[in-house]
Amino acid sequence: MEAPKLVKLPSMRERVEDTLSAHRNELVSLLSRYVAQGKGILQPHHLIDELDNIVCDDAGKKKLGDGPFGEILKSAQEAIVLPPFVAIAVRPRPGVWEYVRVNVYELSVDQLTVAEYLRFKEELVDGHNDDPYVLELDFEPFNATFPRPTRSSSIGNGVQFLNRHLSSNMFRNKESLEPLLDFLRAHKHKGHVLMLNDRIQRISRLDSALAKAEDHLSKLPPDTPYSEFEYTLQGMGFERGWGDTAARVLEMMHLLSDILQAPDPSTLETFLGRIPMVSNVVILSIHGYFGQANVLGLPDTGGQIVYILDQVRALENEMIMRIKQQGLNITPRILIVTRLIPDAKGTSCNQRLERVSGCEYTHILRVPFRTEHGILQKWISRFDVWPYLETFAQDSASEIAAELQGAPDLIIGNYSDGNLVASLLAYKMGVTQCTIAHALEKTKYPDSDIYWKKFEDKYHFSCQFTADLLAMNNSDFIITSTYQEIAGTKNTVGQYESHKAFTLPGLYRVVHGIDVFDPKFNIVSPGADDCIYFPYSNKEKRLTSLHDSIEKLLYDPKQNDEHIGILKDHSKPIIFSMARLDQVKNITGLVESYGKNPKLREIANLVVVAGSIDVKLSNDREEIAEIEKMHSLIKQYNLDGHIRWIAAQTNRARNGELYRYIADKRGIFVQPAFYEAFGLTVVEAMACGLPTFVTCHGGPSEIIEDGISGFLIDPYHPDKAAELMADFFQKCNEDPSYWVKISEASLRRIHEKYTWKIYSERLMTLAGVYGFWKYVSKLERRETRRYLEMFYILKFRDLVKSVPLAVDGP
Ligand code: UDP
Ligand code: LCN
Repeated sequence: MEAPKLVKLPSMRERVEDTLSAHRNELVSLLSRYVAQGKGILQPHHLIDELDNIVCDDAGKKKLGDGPFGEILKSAQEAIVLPPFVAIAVRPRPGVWEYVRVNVYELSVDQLTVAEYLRFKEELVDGHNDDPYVLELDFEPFNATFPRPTRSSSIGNGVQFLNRHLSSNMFRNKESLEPLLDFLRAHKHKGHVLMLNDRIQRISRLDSALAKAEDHLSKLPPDTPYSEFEYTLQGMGFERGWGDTAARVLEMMHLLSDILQAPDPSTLETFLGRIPMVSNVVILSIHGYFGQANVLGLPDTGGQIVYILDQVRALENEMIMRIKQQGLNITPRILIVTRLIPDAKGTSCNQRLERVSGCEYTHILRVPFRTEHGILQKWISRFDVWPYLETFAQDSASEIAAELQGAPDLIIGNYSDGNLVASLLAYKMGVTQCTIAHALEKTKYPDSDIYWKKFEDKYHFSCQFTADLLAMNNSDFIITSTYQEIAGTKNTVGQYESHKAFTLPGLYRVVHGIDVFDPKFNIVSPGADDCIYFPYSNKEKRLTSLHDSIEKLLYDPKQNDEHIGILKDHSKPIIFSMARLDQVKNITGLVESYGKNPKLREIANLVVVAGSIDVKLSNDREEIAEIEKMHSLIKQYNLDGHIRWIAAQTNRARNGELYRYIADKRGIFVQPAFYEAFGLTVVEAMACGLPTFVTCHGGPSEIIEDGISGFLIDPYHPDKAAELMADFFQKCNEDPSYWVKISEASLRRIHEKYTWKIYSERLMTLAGVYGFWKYVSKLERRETRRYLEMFYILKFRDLVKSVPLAVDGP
């Protein structure tokens, strides 16, 4: 039989050249239309839309659209037009990019490297620049030899990949197992040896000791407590940490024997996940009002806080259970380190230490922002915190050490500020670091990289994007809530992916910022607290005692700071939305699209819980603009009688019941954001069984399967979104079982994928596995860390100096 021929795929340049010879006229017409728009950036829909406008017959358009150039256009993410050139950034699949540039006057084509493409893009801002020396940030050389998967579908399964790859290397022969032995022998808690003692010095000895111990244990009743065979095992070389009963120790020993004989990645993961490695955790969440009451909905104070408070409860339970099953007598500790705000506005944010309710061993530890002028009294926006963070990290380090009487085993950073401080602490203490972004602002603000100077005064993105790069590269592992957060979808770019290559003209150029194929990425999705967010149909748990106050909130005719607007017809179902009143949340967009659609106004009422109603009660610049817009929309569309605007609600239990109350009335929840990183309200509403309509931009589109467990809407096409909601209500009027069908599918979806139990098990396992690999392999990434340190000192610190310090006072 003839061997199959290997066919070389044509390069991007070849594909454009082929099209130029096959469809010269059509392509020239198309490219000329791009160039005619003048200098600027074209978005994917501009590129595709122009296909329809070229001057040629339909067959010609079709040929061009279906041919190799059409393929390029379909996967193009942006084009830079600088007449006579058009440069296109093409993304054939998630995480993979190519760049091509056409000179439309000369009909010549170049394939560009990423640096060349970015240099070309910079001309948009700075004009042509001949300087060959522009600071380039490039992590590629450090990671070149580092294993990584190649399939886009493997992105986000880092730990599985690592286990498979590293275990096959590590278990080539018995000698290569020595690092595992060292790791088990080095294991200590506060000076007490765990797992193995000095009697076991070699792998051969470990093999025989395991056989002896297994033999001994198998003769004992399975529930024999550890203390009864502790001394026998100690004599053989084993210390505490293997389990609390004979059965559990035996199971652990079987796992290790299996690994020594025929290593298999999933056995390795189970074994490493069970080794006692994490009993002290520090979680950093710096900006906003971090408290347990009266804080939600305040500026910069939303899902991240809910996430962390739910996370620590789940994590503490998981740690207690694991420590018990490991047969140890250790008290776990979790510290949430945040900013102390002396001017706490009626919250507990001015207290140094606060126990987290529902937890025994978890506390919020607050450390103030300090400068040479003293302690900052007031809240400041998350965009302005940069000048305070280095001192905050130093002060926190001493506070943490005093609280824990030592170093933590794991440091988890949250958001750009928390992740930067986590990097500083983890580096200094040599501790495993986990990064959680919650939201990477670069994706929320289009072109905030190339035009960073325009954003600088208000947002200081130069500091934030630099901090993000430092943290994501310093971190041992990164947890994301969805796949899209890392690598987007077939057609959209992921939040982390957008840090792969970008430029901040005049500052530096990132040619390789982060690789989404890096095995440090893991998807571990959060859930919603099931004591608060449970199905509306769960009659026994329902908080009916709150219905009076909920009805007041919705229908009380009084107009005050807490609610305005009247709902004339109480029998109508409610369209509900709740979010911080940020521009990007687009609550005003929802109000406008509702106002414009008579069918929707007729069929349902609109209720929004968001921000403050009185501008005087806000000191957040974005919120103030949105408050004014809300008032003017209500007037413009004459919405009184149809809309109720309720100020931010801080009572979580009542908010939970509110979702259910709206479900009783066969309403819906809407998340209309221009971009939402994940969207906890989406999970909350769905967990209550409320059919949910979510933005197609960002995480929510992954939570909901469109048309099955909810619906996707495009905030950039608000009329269509309003139409979709109106159709839904109409369909439910005709067939009430339709509402129930969507509601049930939402509940199923949450139960299967978004729970805190699944989350905490996964997180603890990841901490163990990454901790292990960091110890035994090059995963420590020392070269990268030194490079990062230099960048921090030489670049970041200078950038920070440009952010003004806040001034206390009115
Ligand atoms: N939330 C609230 N009251 C409000 C607004 C929001 O309790 O007035 C809660 C909401 O229930 C959710 C969180 O704040 O738990 C918002 O999280 P999400 O992920 O939706 O958005 P974020 O604010 O983090 O961007
Ligand atoms: C921040 C956001 O903007 C939301 O999209 C997330 O749901 C929240 O944090 C929790 O991760």
